[in-house]
Amino acid sequence: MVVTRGFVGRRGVGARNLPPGQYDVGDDWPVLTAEVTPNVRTESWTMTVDGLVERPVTWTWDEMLTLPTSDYRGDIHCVTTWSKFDTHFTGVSLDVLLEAAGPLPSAGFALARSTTGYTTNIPLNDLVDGKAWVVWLYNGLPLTSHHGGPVRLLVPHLYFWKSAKWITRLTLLDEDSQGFWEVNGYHDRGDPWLEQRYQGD
Ligand SMILES: Nc1nc2c(c(=O)[nH]1)N[C@H]1C(S)=C(S)[C@@H](COP(=O)(O)O)O[C@H]1N2
Ligand SMILES: [Mo]
Repeated sequence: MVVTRGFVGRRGVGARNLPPGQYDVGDDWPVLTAEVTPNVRTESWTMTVDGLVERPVTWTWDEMLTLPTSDYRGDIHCVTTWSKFDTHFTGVSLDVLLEAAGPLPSAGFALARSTTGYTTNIPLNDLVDGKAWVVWLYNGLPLTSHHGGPVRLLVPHLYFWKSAKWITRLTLLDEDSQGFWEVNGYHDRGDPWLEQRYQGD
């Protein structure tokens, strides 16, 4: 009998949680980047939450580092079908950033924007209650530029294209406004457990 990690993991027999149509990529961490990897300097990087908020807020790198940090330990799922188990990211919960800006009642959606111009849309409900972060450490070390360093968005319960690398802005909106991949046919929400890969899924 061949026993693979997939059947006897530390979660117990048969317990690896793989969304439908996904496979375990193992220790690899593929890089998926549509644009040229930018060299984002922490000295000039800022993070802004604006749009339908009581007060738009911008944090510099130094200001971001003074916020209370929290960790994500768990899995990530790319729509190209790889999933990576047991990742460990550190950053600040989006709850902290959103609380500072004060979303207006009319805000139901968000558009994340990278320094490169990459965008992705996410329902606001998917960014609150401890489900999303902006992160700068992976396994305790600075996030490399290829993986979105110095700072990327992390929304691990949705397909990983929602986790914009080199994030610099989150704009709250009253209507959903499609980002880069969504305009090109990918799903507006992207729940891997519901296999929401493409528009209409
Ligand atoms: N700015 C930016 N963010 C991005 C992407 C991108 O091309 N540009 N690709 C997305 C996709 S499709 C995935 S799967 C993940 C890949 O992150 P990684 O390269 O760190 O694995 O980043 C997402 N965020
Ligand atoms: Mo992806």
